[in-house]
Amino acid sequence: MGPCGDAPECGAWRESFRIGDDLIDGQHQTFFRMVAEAQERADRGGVEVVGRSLNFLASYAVLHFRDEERLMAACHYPGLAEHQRAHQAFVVQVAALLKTFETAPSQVTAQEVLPMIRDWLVFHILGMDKQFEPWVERMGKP
Ligand code: FEA
Repeated sequence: MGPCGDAPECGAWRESFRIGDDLIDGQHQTFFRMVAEAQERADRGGVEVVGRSLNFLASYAVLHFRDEERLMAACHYPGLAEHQRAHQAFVVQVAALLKTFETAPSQVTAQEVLPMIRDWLVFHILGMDKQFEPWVERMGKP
């Protein structure tokens, strides 16, 4: 943990983000940690941080979205298709950022990209992931 810590203003995961599944909640926590660590490295300098972070976040997002969508399917969550579209849009957005970074690195700065990813995470978890919390809760119950 860096000097910023766990405080909400640091963009850390919060209890209110919990959806009730250990795997998914753990992955969400990892996501926030990864963005915060990338931010710390970027603050210490180094353009290459952006490329590495985006690559890593993109792979982690694919893994997380797959697990989350599997859970939604297992819970018979009716919002799965819409949710998959939101995931796909994020994957496309990050891929576009990576492409821009590869062709014109100076156009994609950590100061712009990392807060944008963090904002997307908060918006998506609170606005969409949280909606399937009741299905997770009911899962396995008669
Ligand atoms: Fe629907 Fe989960 O996805 N949080 N993220 N990223």
